[in-house]
Amino acid sequence: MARAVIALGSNLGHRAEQLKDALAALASLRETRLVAHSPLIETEPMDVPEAFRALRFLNGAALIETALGPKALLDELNRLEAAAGRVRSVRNGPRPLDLDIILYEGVRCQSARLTLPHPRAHLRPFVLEPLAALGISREDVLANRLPSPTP
Ligand code: PH2
Ligand code: MG
Ligand code: MG
Repeated sequence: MARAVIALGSNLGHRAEQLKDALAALASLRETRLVAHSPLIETEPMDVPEAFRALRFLNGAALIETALGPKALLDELNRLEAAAGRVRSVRNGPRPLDLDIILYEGVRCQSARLTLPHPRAHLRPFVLEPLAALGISREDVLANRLPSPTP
């Protein structure tokens, strides 16, 4: 089993409900355990097109333990996003659910589909604040490490 950190975000529809459903869905993913999650917080939109700046985001983070590899995990996250009604059109456009892998313990990779650790997470308060609630710092993200579990 590997530990991984997932960032959750929503700025469309019933945000809190969609994020809570996503946490429940993460908890019941095959070969996966939800270890902890942060509170859900309202955040300032960052890098979103002007037309959508009035839409407020709700963000959170989850720490999971999983036997799924990074690509299989990403497939599952994309499936959950689609099930929540996400349609990809405009870059950083409105979305009922965004699930990003921020860090997957022991894995660094770079491809068109997946870069780990997440290349922009350390610059984004809407990711770092929920991570801080899980005891994970920006330095942890940059160093691709997770604090050891508390006994
Ligand atoms: N996600 C983005 C771009 N900007 N801003 C906030 N506050 N929260 C997000 O989840 C977010 C964003 C791209 O995924
Ligand atoms: Mg994102
Ligand atoms: Mg995403």
